[in-house]
Amino acid sequence: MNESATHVQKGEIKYLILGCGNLGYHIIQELFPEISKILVIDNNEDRVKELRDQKVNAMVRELDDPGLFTNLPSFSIAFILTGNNDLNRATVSKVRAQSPKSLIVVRTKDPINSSELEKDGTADLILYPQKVAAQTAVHQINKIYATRQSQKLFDMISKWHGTFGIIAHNNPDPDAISSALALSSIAHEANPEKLKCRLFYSGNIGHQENRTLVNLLEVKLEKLTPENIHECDYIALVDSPAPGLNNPLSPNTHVHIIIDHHENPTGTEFRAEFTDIRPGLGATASIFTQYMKELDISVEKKVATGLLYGIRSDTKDFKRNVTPDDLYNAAFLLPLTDLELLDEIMSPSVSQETLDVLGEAIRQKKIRSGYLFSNVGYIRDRDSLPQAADILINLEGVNTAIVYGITDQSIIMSVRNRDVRLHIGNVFQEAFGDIGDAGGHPNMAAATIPLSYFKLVRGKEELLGLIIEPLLRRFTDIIGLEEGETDEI
Ligand SMILES: [Mn+2]
Repeated sequence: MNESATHVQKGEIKYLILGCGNLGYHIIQELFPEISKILVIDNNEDRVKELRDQKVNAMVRELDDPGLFTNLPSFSIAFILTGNNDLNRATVSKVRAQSPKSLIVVRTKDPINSSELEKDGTADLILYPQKVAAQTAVHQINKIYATRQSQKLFDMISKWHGTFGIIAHNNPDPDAISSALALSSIAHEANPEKLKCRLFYSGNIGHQENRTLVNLLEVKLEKLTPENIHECDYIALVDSPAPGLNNPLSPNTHVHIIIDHHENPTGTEFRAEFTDIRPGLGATASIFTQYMKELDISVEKKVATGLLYGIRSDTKDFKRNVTPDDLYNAAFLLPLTDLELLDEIMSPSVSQETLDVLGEAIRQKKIRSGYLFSNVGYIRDRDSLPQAADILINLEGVNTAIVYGITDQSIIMSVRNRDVRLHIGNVFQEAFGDIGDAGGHPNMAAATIPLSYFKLVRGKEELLGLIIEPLLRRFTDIIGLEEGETDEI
């Protein structure tokens, strides 16, 4: 075979394909728009002839020929694709020596050889076709499955008539609230005439951001009662994996829909008529975004804003448990959201009580060796305590800020810590775990100590004054803080 018969021009090509069986053939198909930038080398004369007939540049050479690279144009990407593991591995080294900067793709026929190639570290991409095929199949079929799910949900709801109760979990967070809103939006699209949606919650809509979310998005949330649940013909749970888990339903309630990203902690999956639980995802709002996208439902501005906020807050601003799907869904929502509204939700105006508590916390602060203690007295809104601690930890000379107060039911403490030697959650647990509910993380923790016998005492502030000293001593003893002077500030 005369090598000069090839019509490759001297100089440059992009792809060099070494060994061209079935796999090489498919790679050429993928690269077809760049066919003039491909050169194939194979030891089979018939195959080379066939390729040339199809206008592919090809030449006959043995890969173990010492003159393999003689008179070859330079290349950027080399595919080494023969069915011989040893030959491929040897060729990787030769290609690397010849062209140190090129990218090398090498085929392996089994996982053992694959890990050896990985150890060599010379190839840029190790191609194990069976594995790629398996990954693609799983990915594709899951995508089809997800599309079927959203269609199944839509079809089911479209056949209903009556009242549809959508229940968010206890003390609902933005993920639960926005998911409930999205489900009602899907239900309205599927069944605008015969189905009436009602959104329920129980517990408190705590934290100001959540209240702002509900107000700004004008979400009509009703408190769940045994009476109004009976007025519902259909029930859905969002962001909660089963009746009775993080919601006030009794465990044997007949539920029609469950959509969540939490695995049922009891290990048994509760089956509703429609169940879609995806523990891999960062937020239930992410599942609803996908539904609306797949169903091609136009997402209202308020719903999109809520869902984006739900994904953001459940993933702690895309930093916790976030998956590529969550990011993909967030990117889909972004152009549909009302950014001004989102901004307003994220920086809610501070309530009067929180301001009062903050003022009191600053006035009452006492600092000893970097520890700040502040007694804010009687409070109604317990959310204001952590907000005060968040602000006080920023004071100069403060490493740990403890803010405490009293409600009708309990003494509560909130702490923020910057001292890396101290795991404040463990310290709180040790100090107060036996008399109340206490614990947290290295940098933030809380304690709730029930008043039990003292609940009926009228002067709550005096009561706090009487019992706080021995309580705080439990804490100062553990951290080794001596009684003494307060620091000058
Ligand atoms: Mn959630």
